[in-house]
Amino acid sequence: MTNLQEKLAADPQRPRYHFLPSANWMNDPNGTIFWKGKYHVFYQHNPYVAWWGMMHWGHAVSEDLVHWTHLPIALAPTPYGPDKDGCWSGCAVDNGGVPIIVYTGVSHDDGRRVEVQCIATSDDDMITWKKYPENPVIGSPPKGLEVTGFRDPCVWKEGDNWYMLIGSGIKDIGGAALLYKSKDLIRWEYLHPLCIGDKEKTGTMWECPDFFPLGDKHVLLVSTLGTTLYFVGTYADHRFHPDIRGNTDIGGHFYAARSLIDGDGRRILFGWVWEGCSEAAQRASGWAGVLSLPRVLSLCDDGTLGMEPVPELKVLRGRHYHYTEIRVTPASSALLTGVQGDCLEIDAEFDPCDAEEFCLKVRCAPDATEQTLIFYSDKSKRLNVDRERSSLSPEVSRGIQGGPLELVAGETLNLRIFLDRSVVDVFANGRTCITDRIYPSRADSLGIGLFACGSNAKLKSMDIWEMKSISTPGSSEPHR
Ligand code: DQQ
Repeated sequence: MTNLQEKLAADPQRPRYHFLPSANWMNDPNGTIFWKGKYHVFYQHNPYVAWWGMMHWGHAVSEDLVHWTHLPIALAPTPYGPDKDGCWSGCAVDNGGVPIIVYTGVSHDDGRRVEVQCIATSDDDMITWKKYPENPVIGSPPKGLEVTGFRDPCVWKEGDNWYMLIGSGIKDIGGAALLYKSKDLIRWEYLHPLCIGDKEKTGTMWECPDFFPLGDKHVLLVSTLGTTLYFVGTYADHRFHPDIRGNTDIGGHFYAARSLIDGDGRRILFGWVWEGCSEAAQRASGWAGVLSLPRVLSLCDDGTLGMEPVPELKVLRGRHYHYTEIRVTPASSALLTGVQGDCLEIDAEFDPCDAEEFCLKVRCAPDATEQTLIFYSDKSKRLNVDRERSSLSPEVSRGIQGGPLELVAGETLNLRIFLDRSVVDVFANGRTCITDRIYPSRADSLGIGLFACGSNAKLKSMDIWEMKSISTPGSSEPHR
C-alpha cells in the first residue's frame, strides 16, 4: 500500500459503501449507461489533486449497482485540442453496437472560456477511447443567441435521428436546454430550445440536462448552479411542456444528476455528492466527492417524481437490530443501547401522533457535544437534517437542510436512512431524499436516539443494519 492509500484507508470520514475514486477529486457522474448487462458510470475526475481542475473522465463498472471496479481513465485533455483545458460532462450512447461518448471540450482563447461538443468511440467495450479527429462536432452556440453557457450534452435516438440537448441559458431570460438533431452523431442541426426557464425561478444557467420518458410523461432534469431541479411534463413536436417542478434532492449536497435505463427498464439516477468542508481540508485529505447511492425513479400518484434507493443495496446489510412500538416523548433523551455506528442503514416508520416535531438523532456523542438530528416538523410540513451540532470542527458546513414533505391525514413517515461516515442519505416515503454531509470529529459520536417536541410521537417499527463496506478493486490512476 502507498502512503496515500494507507492515509485514505484510515480516514474516518471516507465513505465505505458509496462509490468514489481511488483517490483525489470527483464531481459529476457522466455517461451513465447499461452496456452488455453491466452498469457503467464515468465521472468528472481530477486524478492529480483532491480539488476541481483539469477534468478527466474516470470510469467504473458494476454488475449490481453496489460493488464497482475501477477501469482506466476514459478521457483526458489533449494538449492543443478543443478539450485541452478539460473534458467536461456529457453522456454515452449505443450507436448500433458501438459506444459513443458525447462530451464538452473546454479550452481558453484570450482568457475567454470556449465550450464545444466533442465525441469519442471505443472498440474494446469501453476500456479505451479514441477521440474523433475532426472534433468538435458542434463548435459554437446557435447564431443569434446570447448564451450563459453551452455544455453537458444529453443524447438520445428517435427513429432514425439522434437528438442532443445542450445545457445553456439565454441572457436576461433564464436557463435553457437547446435541442439539436443529427443522422450520424457528427453533423448536427440546431432546432430550437426544448424548454426555457425563468431566471428568477429556475436560474440563469442549466447545467447537465438529462431528458427521458417515465411512465406516460417525460422528465427533464437540470442543474441550476446549486440544485438539481426536475420537471415532469409532456414531450410533443420536439418541445417539452412542463407541468410540475420539484427538487430532485432537498438536502444541500446532491448535484449534476444523470440517469440510465437498465435491462429491466428501470430509470436509475446518480448524482454528485459534494463535500461540506473547506478546500484546505479536502486537499489535505487526498480525496473529495462521492457518487450518490443509485435511485430508482418513478412517478407518484400526484405526478411528482418518486425515488427509492435501489433494492440491490440490501446485500450490504449485516448485523440486524429490530425495535417496535416505542413512545417518543419530549423527555426521551437516552440513546438506544446496544446499537451504534457510522455505517448503518436505518428503516424507521413513525406515527406523528400529536408531536409538533419528532426526530431521530444519529452520530451522537455520549455527552451530546456532537449529534445530527433528522427531524420532521408537522408545523412547517418539512423534513430536515440539522447539522448545527454535527461536528466540533470549525472547518465544516453547518445549518439545517431540508424541504417540503406533506404527510396526508393518517400517513406515517417512512425513513430509509443511510449513514456512511461523512455521507447521510435520508429517503422519505418514496418521494423525496435529503443528501447531506456531516463530519463528526469524535470517534465516539456513534449513538442513536429518539426525540419529540410539543407532544408524543410513536416509532411503530425500526430496523437497523450494520452496513458492509464495498472494496473497489482496479484503477490505474495516477496519484500524484
Ligand atoms: N461540472 C462540469 C461541467 C458541468 C459542471 C465541469 C456541473 O461540465 O456544467 O466539471 O457540476
